[in-house]
Parts: sequence; C-alpha cells; structure tokens
Amino acid sequence: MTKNYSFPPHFFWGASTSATQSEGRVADDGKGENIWDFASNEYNHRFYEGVTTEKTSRFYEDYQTDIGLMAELNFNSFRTSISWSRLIPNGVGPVNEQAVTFYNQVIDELIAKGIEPFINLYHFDMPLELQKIGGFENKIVVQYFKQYAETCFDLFGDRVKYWFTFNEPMIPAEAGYLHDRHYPYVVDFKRAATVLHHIALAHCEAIKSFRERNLASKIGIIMDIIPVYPRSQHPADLKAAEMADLFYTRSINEPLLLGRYPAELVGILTEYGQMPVVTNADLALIAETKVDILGINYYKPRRVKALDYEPNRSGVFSPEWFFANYEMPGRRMNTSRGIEIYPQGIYDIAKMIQAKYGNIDWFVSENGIGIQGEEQFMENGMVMDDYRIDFLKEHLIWLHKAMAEGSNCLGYHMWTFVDCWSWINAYKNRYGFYRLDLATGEKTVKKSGLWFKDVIKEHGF
Ligand code: BGP
Repeated sequence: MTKNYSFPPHFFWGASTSATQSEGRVADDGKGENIWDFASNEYNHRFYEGVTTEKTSRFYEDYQTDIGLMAELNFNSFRTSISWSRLIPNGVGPVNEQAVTFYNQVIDELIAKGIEPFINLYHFDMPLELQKIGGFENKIVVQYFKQYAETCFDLFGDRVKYWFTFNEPMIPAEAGYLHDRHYPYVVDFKRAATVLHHIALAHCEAIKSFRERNLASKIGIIMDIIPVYPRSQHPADLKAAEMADLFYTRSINEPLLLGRYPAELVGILTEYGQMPVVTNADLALIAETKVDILGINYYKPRRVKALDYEPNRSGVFSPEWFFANYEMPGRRMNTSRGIEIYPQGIYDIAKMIQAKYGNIDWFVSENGIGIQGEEQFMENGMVMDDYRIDFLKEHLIWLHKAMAEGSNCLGYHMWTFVDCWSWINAYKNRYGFYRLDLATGEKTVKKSGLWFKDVIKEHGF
C-alpha cells in the first residue's frame, strides 16, 4: 500500500473511554455511588431519553471480550479511568478489594494483549459521599484525592506506565458550577473558580505523591484545549478572543503547565470580587509541579466576536460578559452534536503546545464524531460510517503536518472504542469503532474500525 501519511513505528494508536461511561454494574461488588449514579436517579429527566449510568457497554463484566475486540483492531494502547467510588466506596477510607481485583485484571489483560494501559484517575465522577461535603469546593477533598491517587499508584504503579490525574479539569467546574449541565447544577462563578483551583491543587498533590514513589512511569493530565478564533482582526474581536481563551483555557492550562495563574485573570477576578481563596502555599505547590506528558481532547473550535451590546453586569458573574460566541457563516457542522468540524484545529493546538508549552510530549487523547441515528447507514449489519473515516483522515492529516514540523505527538486515541453512554446525551450520539446494539448488547465493528485497523497495521494511510 502506498502511504501518503506515515506515522512513527511506536506511535500509540487506540481509543479512550471512562469508567462511568463504560463499566456499568454501578451498585455491585461493593461499588459506592458517585454523582452520576445519584443524578441518574434524582435528575433522570436531565438525561437523553432518561437513560442512565446503569446502561453501558458492560466493561465491568465484558472487559476480556472488549480487550479482545480492541486487539482485533490492532490497538497498542487504550485509555480508561479508575472509578474512585468503585475503588474507595466513600471516597476516603477502606479500599474495595473486588475493585482491586477488577482493575488488576483489566490492566493485566491489556498488557497480555500488547495494549498499553493509559490510566486516568478522575473523569468527572466525584464519589457521592464526598460531594455531600462539597466535593472539590471543600479543600479537604484535595487531600482525599491525593490519598486515592496514592492508593492507585501503590496498587497498579508496577504495571501502568502512563498516568493522568484528570480528564478535562475545566469541565467539573464549568459544567457543574457555572453552566448548570452536571450535578450539582450550581450557577455561581466564584464557586466554579474555587472548584477549579482545588482541582489544580489535587492534580499537583497527586503528582507530588507520584514523584515520591520514583515509579518508572510518566504522569500528566488530559486537557480540552479549545482553540479560539476571532470573527475578524478588528481589535474588539481580537480582545474578545483573548478573553474567551483567558477564561476557558489559560485559567487552567497556565497554572498546570506553566506554574502560575495569568495575571490578567487574577486582576479581573479581583476587580469583580470573584477570586477564590488562594494561599501562598497553593501558589508554591503550583509553581513546583511539572507534568511529563499531556493528553489533548479535541472536538471543536470556539469562534468568538466582540459583544455588540453593553452586558448587564449585575447578577451572576460570567465570562460571557467579555465576549460572544460567533456562528461563522458557512462553517461545517456536525449537526447531531451541534458543533463545528474544523480539522485544522488539531494542527493549531500542536503549534500552540510547541510555542507555549515547551514542545512537551503529548498525544491526542480524544477526537471523534458523535452521530445520531447511525442505523440509517447500516448495510448487512455493518455501520458504513464513511463520514467517520473522513473525519479521522482529515484530523490525522493535520496532525501529520504538525509532527513533520517538529511537534512531539506520541499517539492518537479516538473517542471511543464502542458506542458509550454519555453525560447528558446518553446514547443519542454514537462515537464508537464498534456499534453497540442497545437491545441485545451485541458489539459489531463499523467500517471505520476496519479502516483504523489497517492504519495501525500500516503505520499510516
Ligand atoms: C469529552 C468527554 C468524554 C465524552 C466526549 C463526547 O469532553 O471527556 O467523556 O463524553 O466529550 O462528548 P458527548 O458524549 O457529550 O458528545
């Protein structure tokens, strides 16, 4: 096969998922509840068609089969998360031995099949008992997270070579405390900022514990860097883009990757009385913490423009007082998900990492396309998802270009291995290389899965 786009022989290829979105068996074998299990029951109407965390692709019982299906597609790596409340049912205190057995088996099975486990510690899933005392709003939870991380390093650190502290640290703060999308459905900027700061500290504490152990592994974090594009080069639009980037990206990337909060952000939050409590000890910890590797989830760009009205600056403080989202005419949309498709974004992120974050080792930890009603594309039992192949190709081409220009990208993980349950949208949009039949539980490969299998085998396409 003639290849136009070759990737390095040791490039990581695979997919990613998270515990809550794949495991199921939420009330079994000693697992404690997390906020999603709780919200599933108490706020059922907030999930698409009322489908909740119980209904998954059953990784808890089917992990062996699933890992076999990954191996069939030639995966050499796979990212999932540990469920904090499965391992430590109350978030702090005794460890659930059945969970230890489960995660040991998963890690061992992956390694046996030649699939490098990439293990993430937190994917939006606060144990319910800790949420009852405020979750990450309560600084004590930073210490509980540190203890949980230490438990994971001690139990699995002999085999896991790639660790991640958080998936998309901005989301629990933004979606849970500002935009009313995730439990506890709070709308309060200062509380969101407090949560974000404590997540930053939890990340740093976990890394400190990791370093103390001298493990022969790497640790990092998975970020959703959303590249921001202004409507025009007019100074007002440029300023708007700067503000969106400041609030939604730099506010977390800079403390965790550069060791300090942006001064402009601190200035604005102080002016508006929105600054969380940040001690000198916190700042010292942030300053001394470094990651070895970065995961980047990329789905969409953000386009912004200057506000064309004077915002009413009373009520809940909002970053949207400083910019407006902009729907660029003619932009290419994934209408199922309501987001723009912009493959060049992955290249722009790679360049940003090169320029701003010391060209650190990184990998694409999520990228994919969620489509509603994929049944319509089925032929002889297979989803003929050419749109997904095109999507992957286009993103990989831009990634390839960035790598040719010196970006240290180590791998590419698609979201996701098999259609999975999602926060809010449940099974509305399908993302998998394998189709999950919700009625029978059957998993069948899609055309994109077979295409990806070849790409991995050939190290390119
Ligand atoms: C990312 C999350 C994933 C996954 C994905 C798709 O932000 O890390 O957990 O859900 O988005 O999003 P959705 O399922 O909402 O379309």
